[in-house]
Amino acid sequence: MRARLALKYAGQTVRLREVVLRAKPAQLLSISPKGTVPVLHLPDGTVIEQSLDIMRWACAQHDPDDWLAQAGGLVAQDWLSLNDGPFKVLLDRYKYADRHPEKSAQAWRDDAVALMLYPMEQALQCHSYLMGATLSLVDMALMPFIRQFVQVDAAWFEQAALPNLQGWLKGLLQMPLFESVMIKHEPWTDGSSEPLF
Ligand SMILES: N[C@@H](CCC(=O)N[C@@H](CS)C(=O)NCC(=O)O)C(=O)O
Repeated sequence: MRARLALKYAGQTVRLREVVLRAKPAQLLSISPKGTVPVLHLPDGTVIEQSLDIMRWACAQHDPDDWLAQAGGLVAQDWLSLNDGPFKVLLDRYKYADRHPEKSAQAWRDDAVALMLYPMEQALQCHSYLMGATLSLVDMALMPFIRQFVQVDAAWFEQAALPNLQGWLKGLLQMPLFESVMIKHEPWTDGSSEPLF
């Protein structure tokens, strides 16, 4: 989702091949053997295999609202590393708590709040976005994961003492950009059409 958000924001049209993860096409594995999505294959043959790198590439092509301006420093890197590392682990445990019975879902959630949601709440008390007064790549890179986290138990999130985080998420989800990337696409099979995205 975050790669799609950045590509759309940057006005970069791509041919989309929607992949079903339990039936990965050979063409995907031939350009990117690690077998995760998203993967961006450029006309010059370059393969970009990490969603964050796709975001950075897209913004480097066109960045009308300066998403990259505050996304290169140490604080930005800390947020991105925290999200893509330990927070993603806790998100997975909270989402699939039955597969991780060493703690209850609530305990996994508490760990994630302490690690990520509460520090975000504190940062958002000082400014509207994670890196300051304006939206940056960091907000957009983290938002899909916070959204997933909230979807596990939306009623809990609604009543949690995280007012600034609630406002931040709501604002981002209401952006037309977000709505425009949520359209579902048919899985790609060899020979099927590739919608322009
Ligand atoms: N660090 C990678 C992680 C990508 C990732 O884990 N993608 C998931 C889907 S959201 C995936 O492709 N999983 C492979 C699988 O389930 O087989 C990135 O951000 O691009």
